[in-house]
Amino acid sequence: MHRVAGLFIVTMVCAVQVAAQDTTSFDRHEAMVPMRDGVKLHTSWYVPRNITGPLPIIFSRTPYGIEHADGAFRSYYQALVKEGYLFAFQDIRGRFGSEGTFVMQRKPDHRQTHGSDESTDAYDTIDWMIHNIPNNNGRVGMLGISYDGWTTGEALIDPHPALRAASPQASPDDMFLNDDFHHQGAFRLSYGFEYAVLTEASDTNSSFDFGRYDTYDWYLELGPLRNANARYLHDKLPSWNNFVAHPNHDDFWKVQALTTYLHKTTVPTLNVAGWWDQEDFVGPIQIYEAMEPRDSAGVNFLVVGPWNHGGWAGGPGRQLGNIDFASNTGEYFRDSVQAPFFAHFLKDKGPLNLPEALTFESGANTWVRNDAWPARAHVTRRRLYFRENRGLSFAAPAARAPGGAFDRYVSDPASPVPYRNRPIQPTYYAKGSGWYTWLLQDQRFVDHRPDVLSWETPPLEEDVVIRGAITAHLFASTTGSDADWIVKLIDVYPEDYENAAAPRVTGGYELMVANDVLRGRFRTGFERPAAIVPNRALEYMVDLHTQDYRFLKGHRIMVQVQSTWFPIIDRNPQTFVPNIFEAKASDFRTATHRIYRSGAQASYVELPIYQER
Ligand code: PG9
Repeated sequence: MHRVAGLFIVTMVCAVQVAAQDTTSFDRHEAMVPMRDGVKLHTSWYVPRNITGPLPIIFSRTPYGIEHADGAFRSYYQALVKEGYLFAFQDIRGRFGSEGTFVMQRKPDHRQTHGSDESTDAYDTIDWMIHNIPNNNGRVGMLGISYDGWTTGEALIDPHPALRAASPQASPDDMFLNDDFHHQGAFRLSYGFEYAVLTEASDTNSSFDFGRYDTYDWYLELGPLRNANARYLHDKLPSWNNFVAHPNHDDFWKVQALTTYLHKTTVPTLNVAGWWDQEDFVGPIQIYEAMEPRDSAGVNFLVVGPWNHGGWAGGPGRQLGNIDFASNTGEYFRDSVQAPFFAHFLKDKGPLNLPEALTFESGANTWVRNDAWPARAHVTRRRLYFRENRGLSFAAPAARAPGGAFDRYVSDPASPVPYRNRPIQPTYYAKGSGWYTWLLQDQRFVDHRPDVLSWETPPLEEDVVIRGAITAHLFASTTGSDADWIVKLIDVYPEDYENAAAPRVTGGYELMVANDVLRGRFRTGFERPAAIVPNRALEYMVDLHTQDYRFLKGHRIMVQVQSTWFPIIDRNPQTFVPNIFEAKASDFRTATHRIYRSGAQASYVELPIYQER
């Protein structure tokens, strides 16, 4: 295993350009700040030389090391630097310069244990800072992306009174249901494996040495998951051992989820997500939705833009992967959303021109100001049915055909569908990785495979706009006793499409707009897996989450279904075993899957159709 330097910066500005260095210069200070249990946390703060007078503190807590934290000033914090703040950064427990033990997503149980957790560590540090950092105005704002977004969210549980504004950005929520480690019960193999090594192989950052560029073969040769500990990890990584020990949605996962504890906020909160976030898309939406019902003060906001994981932190944000969004969405966020949000709540500048939920409507490529999310105004839920001849239609199919109409494919765990175009470099490969933009890849790279089925509409006669929650309802059977169901909602560009700003988007491009996987064993609940009765058509609800997207006139809407997505999702043996982490090679078997499309077994995707009347 190698040590990796500067993942914090990689994570924060992933694969985006960095703007010119701001000319403001700072004096840097550092201290070991004592927590209530005596553990001391490595903390640095930066004082701008050109600004005098009491200033608020912008604070971030990270597991990735604060050594290069000032990299944030180049782009992510540039507008904040111009506004004028003190900036503080901290290594969380057990990481880099801080004392104590690192626990992946330590549960916030201080109310029960009266001990320390990430929530009390934020509290104790804020208390220390306002009393010990000269020239602060007694107000603190917190922000961060991903793990640092999660630590920001943790600070909102029993917050320090000086915490006056927070922006948890791309924070995971429940890691069994969504986000980094599982999706709807399916294990995120390559991410889980590589991230456990990254954070737990040492107290700094490490990377696994695959000894090859394309990890697809490596993961396939790994065979059953039990070989990971037997051959490589030797029971040494707590997170991997927890994956193995908690294959269902038990309390281990539930108590880690931020929304188990966080139901309301008194602190103004700007939740931020990216529509094409390859790591933590669902978390920020759920955190927003969990706090919203009790937000009588109207201080809980949501912003979702056309970004990958943290893509708003650097660069213009006009393009992502091959797609052009026609304006500099990242700059807009940093200058016109994030900076005014903090200035309003930390410096009383205003008024704040922020709607309840600001969403970028890709396709139309405009920002939409919503008064609720999911959007309610002018939205009706409509079913888009799987039809004969691989068609898709808002018209329901006829009554049940004899034997049930269906399409069928064979899923072979020995030859899984790659989730992105090979070569599949290691996730955070320092020399560049397709990881950051795989969700925007042209899905034609798999649609010729016999184990990937597609259904599509004719060219649209008018724009179709979706704004809100999307769910797929598959009526499906398998010859096996377990199966994964992957559903992808796709915008198919017209054959004559041309755009000088996006030269790699050719006619017929298949852009994923929403997608996810459901592990079939969890069809009736994530706490208790159950074997699937072979050859019986059953309903599977695959949550495709939420979107604001305009399918333009002349485009087609496509849905693809497949049962492997490798190696981001581990292979389902397709034979029910109590714990897939303990499956044997002989449990992995080919199965034939059928997707039904008639009568009471008509599969469909339910869409939130927005129509201005
Ligand atoms: N997606 C990363 C992560 C967050 C929280 C827990 C585990 C992983 C990250 O980018 O920080």
